[in-house]
Order: sequence, then structure tokens, then C-alpha cells
Amino acid sequence: MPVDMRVRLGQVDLPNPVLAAAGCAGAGRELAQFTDISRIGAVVSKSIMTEPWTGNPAPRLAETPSGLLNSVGLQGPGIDAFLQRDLPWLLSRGTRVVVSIAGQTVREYGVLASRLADASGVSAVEINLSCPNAEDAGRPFALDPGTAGTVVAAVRGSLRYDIPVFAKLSPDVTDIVAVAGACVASGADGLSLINVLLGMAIDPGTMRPALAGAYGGLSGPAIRPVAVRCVWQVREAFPDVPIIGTGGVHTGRDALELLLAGASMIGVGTALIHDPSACSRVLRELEEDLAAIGVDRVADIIGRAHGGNPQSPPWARPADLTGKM
Ligand code: RRO
Repeated sequence: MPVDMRVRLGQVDLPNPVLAAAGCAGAGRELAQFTDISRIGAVVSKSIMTEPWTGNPAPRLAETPSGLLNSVGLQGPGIDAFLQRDLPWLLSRGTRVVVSIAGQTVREYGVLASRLADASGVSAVEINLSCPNAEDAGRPFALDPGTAGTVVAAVRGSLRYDIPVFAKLSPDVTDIVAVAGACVASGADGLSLINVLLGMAIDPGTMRPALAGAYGGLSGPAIRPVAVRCVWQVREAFPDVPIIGTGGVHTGRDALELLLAGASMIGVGTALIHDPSACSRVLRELEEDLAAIGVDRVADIIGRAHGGNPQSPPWARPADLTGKM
């Protein structure tokens, strides 16, 4: 019996919980050369701004142990080109689309939401509150619960209510539960956890920062335990709020870990850079892992690692998982 991989995203049933995370798949075109993007759960667009934007100067990428630093700086075509060119193309491929939006001001987020209010075929909007590489580096909106909530309210107020909004948060805070709570109180239907951690590398050869922008966002396997911790904490506090778990997922086992922590969908990001078919592979591996431990429906294991769940089945116990993996 195949595992039932369907999960619910707002009004839409996704065929499975594996999403191409924002930033590493552009608007899906490059990925489509290597993998069938209609078969993954959804493609989350690279964060869209109100205007075309060239991003930060090069070098914008630096490898680190088990991770990647980026300082892309929100490069993108702007909302007009996205709506005219990229969104119709994605929909024509039968792909479910989550649109990530990013603004420099609260007003810009509202403008982006109003533009999307008229667009058909958008499964959800992800509000990127956590880009570390904007002009005021180090002060993403998600660093403060009040500011994060203000942005969410602006988006929610300008968007149709049948389009769910997910707030993408930063792990670079003392209390991610407080930021998550402010977003939910301001109208977020779900949360996307996590964006990158702010990092830096110095090239001993040049004795200068490896990135032109000095700081950058750290992603990849190095940050997965941080993602697991954030998903766990937020799930403990808000068990009914859907979470897209993102951060260093490279294998089906990594995805399973985030599902057990409480994510109901999984974003695959940095893995796509060296394996553009990573979403399909992670999906296949996850399905195999679930079948091997006797799970019929992926929905049954979401949040199962949390204590005090009387229905937690025997296979969810750490010893069983350790034995299998
Ligand atoms: O474009 C970027 O530099 C960027 C963004 Br918007 C983000 O949300 N996370 C990231 O690591 N880089």
C-alpha cells in the first residue's frame, strides 16, 4: 500500500508535504529542467519585491562546513514581471504556487498583498520577514514581535481571506515563540520556520570577508538542529498552527525529523543547489521511510515527537527510530 502523502494547505490539498523552499528555486524554471515540479507539494517563489532589484554585489556565496552563506540581497524581477510571466508559467505546469513576498517597509508588503489579491491560482503567500541581506542588514522585521505583527496585519488586510498567509521567521531571536505568537495574533494562518542564521566568513588568503556584503545567511545541514528546535518550540506553544519546516533538509530522514517536531510541510532549499532533483528525491525517501515504519498517512506523524500525546504510536518512540535509521 502506498503511503497517503497528502497534506492540507489552507483551502488546497497538496499531494505531498515537500516544497521547494523560497530562494533556491527561483520561480521554478531552472528546477523544471531536472525534476517534474508538478509532482512536488508546491514551489515557493524566490521572495518578490515591488520593483525589479539587482541584489548585492558579488561574491554573494561562500561555502562553510555543512553549510552555505549567501548574500543575494533579494535579487528579483519585481511583482509585475512575476505576475505577467512567472506565475502563469508555473500554473501552466500544473504546479501549486506559494508566493514569497518581501518589502523594505510595511507599506510595500501591503502593496504586494493587494497585487496578489487579484491573482488567481496562488495557493498561499509566504511573508518573508527574515531576509538577512536587505539594506538595513541585521534588522529583519522578524526580530521584533510588534514589527512582525504589523507586517502580517498589513498583508492580511490587503489579501483575500481564502489565501492563507504564512510568516517566515528568523531563528536569530531570543524567543521565537513570542514572534510566532505576534504573527498568529495579527492574522497569520501559518508559520514558516526557519530562514537563515546571520553568519560571516573571512578568507585567510585575502584577509577580507568572503562575501562582498560581509554578512550573509547561513543555510544547509549546519542549521537543521536549529530548525528542529524552532519548529518544536512553536508547535508546543501553538499546536493548531500549521508550520512549513525548512532548514538543512537533504534527505527523507531530515524531512521526517521536522515532521515529527511539528511541521506539516517541509521546505527543501540549499540541497537544490547541488541536487536540483532534491525535492523529488526527499519525497521518495520520506515515503520509503514512512512505509518502512508502518505509517499509512503522513498526516498521522505530524508533531508525534511531542510528549503527552496519548495516541503516539510505538514506532514514534526514539528507540524505534534510532533502530531503523
Ligand atoms: O535574497 C537574499 O539574500 C535572501 C533572502 Br530574501 C532570504 O530570505 N534569505 C536568505 O538567506 N537570502
